[in-house]
Parts: sequence; structure tokens; C-alpha cells
Amino acid sequence: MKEKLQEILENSKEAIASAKTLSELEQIRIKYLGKKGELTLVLRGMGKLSKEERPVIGKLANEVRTEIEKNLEENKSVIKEREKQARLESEVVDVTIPGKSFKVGRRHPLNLVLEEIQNIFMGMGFKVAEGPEIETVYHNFDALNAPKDHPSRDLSDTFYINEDIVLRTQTSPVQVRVMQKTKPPIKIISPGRCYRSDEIDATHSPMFHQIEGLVIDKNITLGDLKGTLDIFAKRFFGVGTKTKFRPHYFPFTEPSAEMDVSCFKCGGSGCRMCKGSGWIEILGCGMVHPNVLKECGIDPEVYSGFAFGMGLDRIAMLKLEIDDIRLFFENDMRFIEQF
Ligand code: 2NL
Repeated sequence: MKEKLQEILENSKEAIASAKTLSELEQIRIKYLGKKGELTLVLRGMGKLSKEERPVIGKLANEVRTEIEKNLEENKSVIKEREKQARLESEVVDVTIPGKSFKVGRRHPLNLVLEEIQNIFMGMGFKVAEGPEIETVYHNFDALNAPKDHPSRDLSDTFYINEDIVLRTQTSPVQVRVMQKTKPPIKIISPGRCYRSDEIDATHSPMFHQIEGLVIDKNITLGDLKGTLDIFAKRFFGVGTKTKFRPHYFPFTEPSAEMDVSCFKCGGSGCRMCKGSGWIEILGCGMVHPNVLKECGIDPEVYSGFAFGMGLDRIAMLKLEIDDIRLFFENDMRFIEQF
């Protein structure tokens, strides 16, 4: 039996030394030390030995087991280390491969100009108000003193959802809503999308953007209107900008005017931008009509106010020298990346 044990030890040693993978090693462990392994079988046969032989063989068998376990363990670390090296060699990182470039978006030119305008008015104490794009005919027309036969109400100019609901044609309904639920003083601008049933061309789009402003308090005068809009013009177009107010008509303001700014391109001498006149029309404005104040629950005997409205698309086109409004809505990155 001694010889048998010696043979097991030698054979296992050889097998362990030539094992190349961890699973081969495990097979070897099962072959010699497993439940039906060679060493286990020898130990089972110990019952046939004499009393004197049994402890000697038992001791030897235990030594052989310990030796095999030690050999298995040693080779296990060798194989593990070899496998790690192989992995490191096959998984090389090529640090010279160019990185993946990913696209970063850009602020839309309309948003750039909108933010600039908002900042100027916020600097003068205005808050930004927003409201629904789908409006009632009441908020969009009736409350704004628009006569029942006003041309802007025409089916061919306004998108009607039904006879009481429209896509707003201006952002004034936002201001109507604010007046109806807020006690003056009110000092807001309302930017947003508006809709008119226009034929699309270089200067018209059925969806466009407006910024309106509204100031209501005691003792608000035409002087406040002119001063506020003059400051806006100088901050937006440059300190040297002059303003000019021409009388106009809007149903919701009285008196009403249109404001021109001296051409920021030629300074007023006349160029292509101002079509030779030296002036560029920028916005419409006026003192809020007493009928509008009354309809919105504000007493015109106590309060007065001014309002104005400008087309964001038009102003952005002027400022950024863009000649076609459709470019804003095509979202071609080659266009958007220019600003
Ligand atoms: C223009 C002219 C304007 C207003 C808008 C307004 C709003 C309320 C009351 C009175 Cl709630 N007025 N808005 C006033 C004057 C002109 O817009 O040409 N926009 C592009």
C-alpha cells in the first residue's frame, strides 16, 4: 500500500505540473481527492490492514493528501497569474485611437435674441409672463376692444378651432389674464408663439413670435412709455440709437404709435438695411385703452398704463442680418451654428 500511495503522489505531481487551466486542475483534484478519487479508494481499503500497519499507512495517506493539496494550490496561483498576463496582453488599449466626437447643440438664434431682450426688460423690473397658445376669442379679441368686424378676426387671417377658440394671434391675451387676476402695479413682458393664417414667404410665417409688454400703475404716462422704450432701444441696438414715435392706430391702445429706431447699420445716413430712410420700424405701442382696463377689472379713473408689442422674428432678422424667416424653422445646423 505504501507503494500505491507513493505512486499516487508521483502521478498527481506530474499531472498537476502539466495542467494548463484551472478547470484541468479541478479535474485532477477530483481524480485523486474526490469522493471516488484514487486516494479515497486507498483509505477505504484500510480496513483490510493489520492493527500495526493501519496508523502508519493512515499517517502516510494524510501526508500524501496534504502534499497533493499543496501542489494543487501552488499550481493554481501559477495558472491564475499566467491567465492574467494573457488577458493583459490581449486587452491592450490603443491610446492613439482618436476619441469619439459627439455633437453639442447650439442655442437657437431666436432664443439668443429673446434672452437679450428679456434681460434688458428684467433689468428695468419687468417679470416674464406666459399663457396658452390656444386661446378663447374672448381673451384674444373681445377683451382687447377689437370691434366685432375687425379684419384680424377674419376666418382667412386667424386659425379658428371653433367659433369660440383660436390659436392666439398675439400674446396680449396673456396680459389680459394677468390683469384679470392681479392687482396693479403690473410690469410684465409676455413672449411666445403666435399664429396667423399667412402665406409663407421670406418675411411671413403662419407661426411666429411676439414679445409684448405691459405696465399698469397709478400715474403712468406716455412719458413712461417713451422713456422705457428709448432705454430698450439704446441697450439693444447701441447707445447712439435714437427713437421716433409716429402716431398709429390699435384698437387696444389710445393714443397709439409705432416706434422707429435710427438705423444701427448706417447710423441714420441711409443704407440697404433701412432702405435709405435712416430709420427702422421696431414695434407698436400705446396707452392701454380705458375699455381694456375696465374689461380686465382695473378702474381707469385710478390706474393707467402703457403696452407695446414687437415681432421677435423680425427683430432677430434685423439684428442678425437674416433675410428669410423660414431659416428659423428649418433647424438646419449649418444655419444655427452661425450665431
Ligand atoms: C405690434 C403692436 C401692440 C399692444 C401690442 C396691448 C396689450 C394689452 C393692452 C393693450 Cl393687454 N395693448 N398690446 C399694444 C400696442 C401695440 O403690438 O405691432 N405688434 C407686433
